[in-house]
Amino acid sequence: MIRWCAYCQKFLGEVPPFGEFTLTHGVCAACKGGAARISSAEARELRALGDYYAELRDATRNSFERATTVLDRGLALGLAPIDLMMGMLQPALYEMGQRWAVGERRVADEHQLTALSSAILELAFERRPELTPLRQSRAPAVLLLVAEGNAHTLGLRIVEYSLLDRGLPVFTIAPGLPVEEACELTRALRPNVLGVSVALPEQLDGLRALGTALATSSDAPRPALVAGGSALRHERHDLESYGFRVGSSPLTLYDFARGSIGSDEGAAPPGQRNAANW
Ligand code: B12
Ligand SMILES: [Zn+2]
Repeated sequence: MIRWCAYCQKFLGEVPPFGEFTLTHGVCAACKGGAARISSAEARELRALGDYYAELRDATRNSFERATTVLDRGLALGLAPIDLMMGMLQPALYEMGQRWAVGERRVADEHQLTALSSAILELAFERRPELTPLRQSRAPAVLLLVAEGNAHTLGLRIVEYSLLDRGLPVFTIAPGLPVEEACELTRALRPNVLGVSVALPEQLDGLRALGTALATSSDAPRPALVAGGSALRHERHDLESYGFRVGSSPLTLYDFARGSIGSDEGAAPPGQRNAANW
């Protein structure tokens, strides 16, 4: 189930039963102080959120297809764009994947929801021009890539939005790069953290190759490596032995990037790096 703060309409994460995409309410830490119990007005708002989600998950079968309509209605319900992405688009896409896997939805339905999601993301970026200087920064705190062969780019874009939204300079490339180019880009941009997204188990080999190539590269300092994405949610893996930590959400990557900027080990601080070739 998808949990929302009934007071400020913030996405609070998933709670059991997982894979069931109904909405439930809770109270976030920030609102906890003032919260006694949920009023009937707040319950109405939660119902409105539920209706909105129901339309979004079936966007390909109703008229809810324009990115501006979806974003504006979400904003009118009090949703911050990042909460709309994490709490509405993300579960709608997961659900689409599940329904597709059991033959309840066609590939065309998935493609349409993917296109709508990409358009909403781009629109959200456009509406935040103050994020532009941080986007494709030549001195990024975080370099974001997808694993070689990984065509799943939406998750990485949401991670990108989330990090920019929190003020970190980021450089993102998707779809995936060959290992040599990924190394070259990492050397040129010298990020504190390299985050790589992997969607399918067969894409793990690309990550292992990248980890090995970066570990044997003579250039120091090297970035901290973090891997994430749907392939790592349930699968067993050996990525730690290739130098990767595994994070599950944009927030873990943010916390990790903040931590590594604050420490002396690892890369130079943002702004003191050389990105001449990129
Ligand atoms: C949309 C989609 C596609 C689109 C992608 C379009 C695009 N531009 O992104 C297309 C059509 C290309 C596609 C293709 C395929 N797909 Co697909 N796809 C999906 C679907 C429905 C949604 C993916 C998505 O965007 N999710 C929403 C985002 C927000 O979630 P996310 O990626 O997990 O990212 C979040 C976190 O994981 C995390 N995160 C992500 N990256 C990183 C990185 C770091 C460092 C960190 C810390 C965190 C982090 O943050 C994000 C926000 O919370 C999923 C269903 C699902 N369960 O995800 C299937 C799914 C992933 N696909 C699947 C399959 C099988 C395929 C294909 C093999 C299908 C085929 N036969 O061709 C191909 C493979 C393509 C390839 N080579 O990669 C399977 C994978 C099953 C498996 N485990 O092996 C899934 C699960 C569907 C299913 N139920 O079977 N797909
Ligand atoms: Zn709250």
